[in-house]
Order: sequence, then structure tokens, then C-alpha cells
Amino acid sequence: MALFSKLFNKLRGGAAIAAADWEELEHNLIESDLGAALTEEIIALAKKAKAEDIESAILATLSSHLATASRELQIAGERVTSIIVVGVNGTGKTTSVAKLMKYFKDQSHSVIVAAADTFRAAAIDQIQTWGERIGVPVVVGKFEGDPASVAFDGIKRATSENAEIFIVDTAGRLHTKSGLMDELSKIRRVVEKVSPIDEVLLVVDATTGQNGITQARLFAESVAVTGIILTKMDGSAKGGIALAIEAQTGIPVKLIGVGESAADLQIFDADAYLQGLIA
Ligand SMILES: Nc1nc2c(ncn2[C@@H]2O[C@H](COP(=O)(O)OP(=O)(O)OP(=O)(O)O)[C@@H](O)[C@H]2O)c(=O)[nH]1
Ligand SMILES: [Mg+2]
Repeated sequence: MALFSKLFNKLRGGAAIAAADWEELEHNLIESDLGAALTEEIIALAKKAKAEDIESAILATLSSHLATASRELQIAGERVTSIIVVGVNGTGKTTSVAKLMKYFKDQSHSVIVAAADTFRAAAIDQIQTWGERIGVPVVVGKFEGDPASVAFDGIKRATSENAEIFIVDTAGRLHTKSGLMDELSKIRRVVEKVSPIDEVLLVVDATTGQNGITQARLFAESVAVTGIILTKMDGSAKGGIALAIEAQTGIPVKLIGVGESAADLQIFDADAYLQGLIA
């Protein structure tokens, strides 16, 4: 990433910053998916600052746009922790659920998953296959059945078996389809009848850029999203997107997906991320 390294190196070497340098920086920031507003803000502020203050001013601005809510996955401890995974079609929800299965299993937590995507028969197979591979029970329902009832069966089983982690995989949906958004609320409600929900994780595909950010913003307006899983970061050199998402939604990126296998999940480290942007 190192979006600012050229500028900072010039400044450190005492060189003057020419108009072409600012243009190049602006171009790189936009290219990195940082977004127009944030790019403009950073350029304007850097141009105004004294040469010796530019580096710290940029870092402070970038930092000020990070989400302030906790980035840690909320784990209940005393009772089952419930996590619902939501997002638009094809963003990587089911794969992320598989990654979470492995993540928690690796920490010796007992995990149960509900396959609440009943819209496609293949979706049920997909999550079942992951469950078998990782060794996590997957509660399934009938193809085209009621997703909320699968979630309900899942949380019942999770509580009766004293599982520590319960994860619900949901079907892809567009935030504009109000019927489908209502269905998510219904899934929430039925789970909450049995046990509180700790996390609603929105899966966003990093390679969809500004479009993905808009989807995330609108999606978050209709569901109480507690964190973002930013997937396909392995396929995107556009490092600015995590900050752009946080700046525009205020929701913390908690996890990133860096590949298609169950092990390809990383905890998002905001400090290391910012250092990577400027280094
Ligand atoms: N490179 C890469 N591919 C990913 C990542 N996460 C998911 N994928 C791929 O993206 C495609 C879609 O993933 P799914 O997990 O099925 O996506 P989904 O959101 O469940 O899709 P729907 O249920 O149809 O909405 C698959 O080919 C995954 O292997 C990632 O972090 N990196
Ligand atoms: Mg899926």
C-alpha cells in the first residue's frame, strides 16, 4: 500500500512538494479506494500544513476516521455467543462462516451453525460440506423453507447442547428488497427469543470498491450491524477501502478475508493497517 511513502520521503529529504506531486498523491488515494471526500480532506489539510507537520497531520486525520467502537468480537462467555452473518449476494458470507467455524474451533470452542440460506439447495450443501470438513454440526432446514425456523432450531440446539458459539449463515440479499430485510429482522427476533445476539457481521467484498461501501452504508441503515468482515482482500491492492468503509459507516472492520480456504481469516489490526498505508 504505502500510499504516502513518496510524499513523506520527499518531505524528509527537505524537497519542495510540487503541484504534480499533489496530483499524483490524489490519484493514488482515489485509486486505492479511499474515496473522494477523504482524499480531498487529506490533500487540503496536507497542503495547508507546514512541511514538518504534514506527516503527523495526515496520520492524525487518517486515525480520526477509524471507527471508535470495539473491534473485538463480543464473546458472551456465560452463555452461548450468537453471531449472524449478513450481506449482499456473493460477498463471501458462507466462506466467512466456515472461517469463523475454524477460528473458534482452533480456540477449542464448541460451535453450532444454522444454514439459514434456504433459497438455494446448493447453499445448504455448501455450508454442510464446510461443517463436515471442519467438524462443526450444521443445522439445516428444507430447501425453500423458512430461514427463521432454521435459525430457531439452531439456537435451540446450541443452548440445549451448551455450545459456546452459534453462527447463522444467511442468504445474500439487497438492502433495497424490504421483504428480505424484514426476513433478517425475523431471524434476529426468533434467535433472541432463546438467547441474545452478540454480533451481526456484515460481509463486504473489498474488490467491489466504492459500490461495496455504498451497499454497506445502506445495509447498515436497516440492520443493526456490529462489525464488518472485509473479504477478498487478497484480490484487492486497493488498501484504502477499510478506512473508507469505517469513515462512511462508523462500523468497525473486525475481520478480513484473504483467500478461499477456512484458514484465510485475519483479525483486522487498525494500527498496523494505518502504518501500512503510510509506510
Ligand atoms: N479470493 C477470495 N475469495 C473469497 C474470499 N471469501 C470468499 N471468496 C470466494 O467468493 C465466492 C463467493 O463466496 P460465498 O462464501 O459463497 O459467498 P456468499 O456471500 O455466501 O454468496 P451467496 O450466499 O450466494 O450470497 C466463492 O468463490 C468464495 O471462494 C476471500 O477472502 N478471498
Ligand atoms: Mg452463501
